[in-house]
Amino acid sequence: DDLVEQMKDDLYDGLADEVHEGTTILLERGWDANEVLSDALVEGMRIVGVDFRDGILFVPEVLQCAGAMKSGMELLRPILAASENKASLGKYVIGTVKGDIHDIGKNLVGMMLEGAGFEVIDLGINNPIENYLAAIDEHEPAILGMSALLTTTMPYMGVVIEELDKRGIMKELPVMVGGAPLNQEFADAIGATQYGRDAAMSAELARALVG
Ligand code: B1M
Repeated sequence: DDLVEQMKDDLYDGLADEVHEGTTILLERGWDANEVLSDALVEGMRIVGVDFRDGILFVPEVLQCAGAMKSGMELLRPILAASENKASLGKYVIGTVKGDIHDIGKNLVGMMLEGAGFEVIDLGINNPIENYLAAIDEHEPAILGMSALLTTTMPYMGVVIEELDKRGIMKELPVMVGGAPLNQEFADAIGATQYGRDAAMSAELARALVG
């Protein structure tokens, strides 16, 4: 589809209005929100990631790309977060760990969790252990989720889990971890309850954890 190719280019160029418009048009053409997300937005950002890694794109440009992606995601949010089941599955506290400011993946997981029936409490980015502890105290969530996009920040998830374990919280609170550099082995190694590979799968796994 020409429009999808155009949208990937627009996302690469950081053109928020154009990505917003492209998303609108695809939805009007009857595209499924998940398809718009994966074929245009996530695929566009994957290409950005490659050129970022290779030193062709730099932080200011990639920030623009992130802004463009978010302008498309805003249109998908009400669709993806619309819950079929009215009964809440409980609260899900989610946040990106300390030292890490990537939030697109976390936001996506949050939307899908809402769609699955959770009340999502989003702690945002760059969360030290104190933030997670305070949120657990205040909200008594059914699940805690942590996101990390950097190999340098993902070990911090282990630090949080260790502290939760020390306090006896791991016995009653399932902890889900996710983010591009993670894998099942890492999640197992740090003692996480669950590894979420992508947003859709994480929502399914979260349902299963409380079901
Ligand atoms: Co950053 N960055 N970045 N970056 N960035 C990566 C992650 C990188 C892989 C790029 C690269 O080199 N190819 C690389 C990390 C390398 C490494 O650690 N090995 C990198 C780097 C190096 C950096 C900086 C250090 C660059 C610098 O300053 N020199 C810097 C660090 C800043 C910091 O956090 N302290 C930095 C900065 C940035 C921007 C600010 C410019 C921007 C973020 C903007 C924002 O998020 N608001 C940015 C971006 C956009 C990226 C890439 C290009 C895209 C990330 C993204 O949004 N993907 C990324 C390259 C890449 O990943 N290919 C890159 C789309 C998103 C939908 O996918 O986040 O993977 P993802 O989420 C998925 C799954 O992982 C999973 O579900 C999601 C949906 O399916 N998931 C979970 C995520 N969290 C989950 C939690 C769960 C379950 C599943 O349970 C709780």
